Order: sequence, then structure tokens, then C-alpha cells
Amino acid sequence: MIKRVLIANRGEIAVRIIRACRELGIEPVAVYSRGDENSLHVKLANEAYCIGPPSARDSYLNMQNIVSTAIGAEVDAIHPGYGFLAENSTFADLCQQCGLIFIGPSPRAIEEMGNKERARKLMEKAGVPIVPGSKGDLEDALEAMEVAGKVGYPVMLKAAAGGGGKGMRLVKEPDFLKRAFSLTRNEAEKAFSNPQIYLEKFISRPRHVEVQVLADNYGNVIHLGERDCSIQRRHQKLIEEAPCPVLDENLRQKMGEAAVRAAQAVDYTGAGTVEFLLDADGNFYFMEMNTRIQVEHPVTEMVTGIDLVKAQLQIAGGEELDLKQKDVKLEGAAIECRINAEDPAQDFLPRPGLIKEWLPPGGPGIRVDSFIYSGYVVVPHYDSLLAKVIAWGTDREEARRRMSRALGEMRLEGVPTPIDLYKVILEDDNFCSGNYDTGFLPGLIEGKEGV
Ligand code: MV4
Repeated sequence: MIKRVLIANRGEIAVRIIRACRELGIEPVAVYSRGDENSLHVKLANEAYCIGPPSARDSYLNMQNIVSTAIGAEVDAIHPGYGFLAENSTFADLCQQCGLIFIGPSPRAIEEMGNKERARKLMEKAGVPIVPGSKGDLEDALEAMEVAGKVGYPVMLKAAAGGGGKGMRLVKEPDFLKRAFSLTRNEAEKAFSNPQIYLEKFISRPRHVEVQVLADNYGNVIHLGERDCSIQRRHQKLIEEAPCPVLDENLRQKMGEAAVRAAQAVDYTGAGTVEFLLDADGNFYFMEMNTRIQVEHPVTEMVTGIDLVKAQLQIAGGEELDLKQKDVKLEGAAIECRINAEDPAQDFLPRPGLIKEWLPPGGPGIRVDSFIYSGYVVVPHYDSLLAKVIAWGTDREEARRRMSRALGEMRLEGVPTPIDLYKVILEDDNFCSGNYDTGFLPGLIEGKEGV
């Protein structure tokens, strides 16, 4: 049983974790940087401890300070949230060494999924579909030429230590491959201190479809359906929804089963997400597994009725999943819009500053996960997510209309946001029909300047 939890994070996710703790009768302990003294998670927690100066490197990424604070505060466990130390196997291991429960999978599972090339190999062995490409990491450009010749152009070179769009390069024809190989290798060495690279056939304009899984410490693994996260730019997701509008029951079951096999292959525990590319012909391919709670988890909560953060806390406390696969039923549809302090007219440049007015939306089917209030000053040291607006409806059309209504109701003054852009997207014919892919937003932005 977990009685006290230290939350090694900030912003909306820290608030989200505090809420789950409260509902379970667990005492939440906050940590904060000197830039976050006025943050909501500090006010809402039972206790809060300063762990360093504003820069993330010296505070939310400072493992020693966080673990020392956890020991001093006599907590049983640490919840890392997302970002920061959430997928750092060294941190998960350090927690264990200090007798603290890390709320997440084992250090080994984090590490095995962290190396994207090793994960790819593991998935192939586990019978999870992967994109045709290299067997292991590539020896040299010659081997890359050979593999690319076999799978056909265009191809993608990817750094084993990359992920989330980092360290990858599209190669359209053989003439460019040698040069691209050495560039990608050098960048991988510089950025990740790991020069390993692998090659995949390029999947054109895929949908980004990810499957939520839950696994306990006793070998029970279930999936909770999928989220479509194709509305993104430069690998920043802006709008997500559940279920994916183009999946039928048959494909949903196949992807769900593949995600469960992926989790089982690394003895996964806790909440995790298996990310797939889905092509226009209904083929799906494993991309990576995120070994953390994700920003977009609420859309899954809304259609399954399952509280994922509570599930994380219960699993980490040693409880057995009382839920079986047949008990998971998807009901209705949910859409999430991320409200960032960013200016779409200036290439989504982050714009911290004073929140002059914040009136969140409400009413039927609307959920808001946020940490801001009128008078709060957004600091420049962290990511720019201020709030997530989630709309649920009995079907996708009701969710979409509720989201439009919510965006119309809310007032957020003082910093620029993409709210007006979202209003346009929600009325777009292709969005309305569910006919979109990862090329949708770049196309919309280029076609409509200034939106
Ligand atoms: C790809 C791809 C096409 N073919 N791999 C980007 C994030 C990372 N998780 C994988 N990514 C991609 N990998 C092959 N073999 C296209 C992308 C991609 C993408 C994927 C998901 C969502 C948005 C994207 C935007 C551009 C490229």
C-alpha cells in the first residue's frame, strides 16, 4: 500500500496526480523550482519542497535533490508524470536503490523501449508488425544502400537513441543515401552520444494511432483502445481523439492485441502507450513505446471510464488489476485540445507572460485539466502547455460540437494561444469526416497564412 507520494513534476500533470492521490486517500507531496513558487500544484499539495533554481536541469531533472527530498519527506513512492525524469531508467533505478517505489515500469523495460532499434528487434520477435527495414543497426553506408535497395525508396534513417521525431531523416533516392547516412550518424553521436542508426521504408502520410495499455505486477495485461494523434506539427501534438475515427472493431482488436504483446515482451508494468503508424490501406506498424502516462491520456479516460492515474498508483502499490479485457467497453467519443502559450502567427513561438484573465469552459461533457489562474505568470523555463480542454459526447459529432462550444466560451487573455486555429480545424470538412492524417495540419497552416 502506498500512503504518501512525491510528485516529481509541475504544471497540469502535477495537479492531475494530486487529484488522483486525493481520491485514493494518498497524501501528495509536491516539489517545485524557484520559478514555480506560485504554481497551483504547490498550493494543492499537503506539503511542498523547493528543489532548486528555475532551470529544469537544476530542479525537476535534479535526481539527487528529488530523491533526498523524497527520503526526508518519508514518502513511499515517486510519480514522475511525463517529460523530465519519466523515462529515465537511471532515475527509476535510483528510486529502487533508495527503497522508493518508482511509479512506472522497471528500469529494464524503460531501457529496452528507450533504444528504438532494440525495441524494433524485440517487437519483431514478439510478432508485433514493424516497418520493413534493417535487421539490426547499420554497419556503414554500404549496408544502408543494400537494405534501401531491397525495401525500396523513399526510406527513413533513424537514430536508435532518438524517438518522438528526433534524429530521423527522409531519403528520397539512392544518390542522397551516403551523405544522409553520415549526417544522421554524426547528429546522433552529438545529440544522444550514440551513433547507432537503423533504416525503415518511408510510410507516406500515415495516421498516428497509439494504444493505451495497463499491466499489473502479476502478469495481467490489457489494452484500453486507441487514440488518434495525427493532428500535429513538428512532432508536437495539438488535438487528439479517441477512438480513432477510421478503425473498425476488427482492426482495433488486432492493434490492441499487438500492443499487449509489445508490453508482455518487456514484462511491462503500469500504464504505457504503444505507438503505431497506420497507412491508408489499414496496415499498422510499431513505432515506439512510451513508458509513461501521456499528455493525451484523458481522452482514453473519457471513453473507458477508467482513471489511468489512479490505476498507476494502485498497480505500483501492488494491487492486482480487477479489470479483464472483456470488461473494457468504449463508450462515445472524446476530443482533446491542448492550450499552449504559443503564437501560431509566429511559427508557434512560446510566449510566456501574465494571464490577465482565465475563464475555463464547462457544462455537459467538458473537462479541463489545467494549473493556471487569473493573475498567474507563465514562466519561460518549461514547456508551454497551460490547459487541456477535453470534450466527451455520445458520438464523435457531439464531442466535436461540445468542443466548439467550449472553445467559444473560454476566455484566456494575456498570452497568445491556438484557440482560434482550433475553431477553424473543428469546422474543417476533412476533420469533420475524420478523413485526416499527419499531413493535415502542415497543409492547413501552409494553405491559410496567419491562422
Ligand atoms: C516514420 C514516418 C514514415 N515512415 N517512419 C515521427 C515521430 C516518430 N515517432 C516516428 N515518426 C515518423 N516515422 C517511417 N518509416 C513518419 C513519421 C512522421 C510522423 C509520425 C507520427 C506523427 C507525425 C509524423 C509527422 C512526420 C513524420
